[in-house]
Amino acid sequence: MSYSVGVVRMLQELEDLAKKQGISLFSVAPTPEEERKKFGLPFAIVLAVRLSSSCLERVVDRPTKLYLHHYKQVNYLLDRAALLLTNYIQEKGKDALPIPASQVIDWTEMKGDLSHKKMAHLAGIGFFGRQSLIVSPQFGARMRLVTVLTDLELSPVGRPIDAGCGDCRACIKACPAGAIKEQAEDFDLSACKAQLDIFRKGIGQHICGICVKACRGQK
Ligand code: B12
Ligand code: SF4
Ligand code: SF4
Repeated sequence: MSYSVGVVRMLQELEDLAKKQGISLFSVAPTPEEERKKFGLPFAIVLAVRLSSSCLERVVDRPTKLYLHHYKQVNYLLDRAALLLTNYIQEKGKDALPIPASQVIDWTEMKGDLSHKKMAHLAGIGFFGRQSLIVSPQFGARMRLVTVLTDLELSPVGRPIDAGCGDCRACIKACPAGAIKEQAEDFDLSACKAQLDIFRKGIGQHICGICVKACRGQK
């Protein structure tokens, strides 16, 4: 397949801009039908920022204050990079919409405006691991995600990667709620949520970090 030089160059400029801001992984995907209907924007840029391994190693049986701070800072970095890309695209005369890294729109349904995991999977950032997080070859689940939707033409787009957990079951063993099963589809969200409700009483936020820590990548 051939791509216009201008379109490829624009993609490279966006990736360079993102990487200069501290973004670890950059990829794009065509916006799937459902999200396209909702937002009217045909392309999605997905960004990932790796987490500090040293910070995660200090998470043993519950989230630490250090992890809480790190989690917030990574969200700020993702949101800031998404905003910079948005403005860059707008200056080119196109539309762009940054979806917050970690905003819950509906607490009953536990949903954000858009699933970053779904977009990251489509963009080829990683696969759905047993703990239902996106696992990248580079960082495992030790990363956080953000998405920018746009009508700027972007190509070449990424595609889902052909990889999986293999023989690893580290997160199943580590999860204090017993929420993680053999298949990602069988993940017990209510058990996880109940555990996070407990952690929230201690730390003030629905975070955990245990299955994130368990899932290390190559780096
Ligand atoms: C609300 C929320 C939660 C809720 C529950 C959300 C839920 N319903 O699953 C609670 C508070 C429990 C939670 C917990 C955690 N969360 Co959370 N959460 C979110 C948030 C803000 C919205 C998620 C959402 O809209 N869910 C609604 C449903 C519809 O979407 P979904 O679960 O993403 O999945 C759909 C698609 O993926 C689709 N699908 C498409 N293809 C495929 C293929 C396969 C194989 C499967 C299984 C599914 C699938 O199926 C699902 C249903 O439609 C997102 C940020 C965001 N906007 O995406 C972060 C996010 C998902 N959370 C994240 C993390 C890391 C966590 C925690 C580890 C907490 C922490 N930081 O310590 C735990 C992990 C729990 C776990 N093992 O999954 C990260 C995941 C990063 C990653 N590497 O994948 C996100 C993306 C935040 C971020 N900016 O990085 N979270
Ligand atoms: S976030 Fe914690 S409780 Fe939820 S699946 Fe991961 S390890 Fe289990
Ligand atoms: S820790 Fe192992 S089993 Fe769990 S999601 Fe990561 S690779 Fe898969």
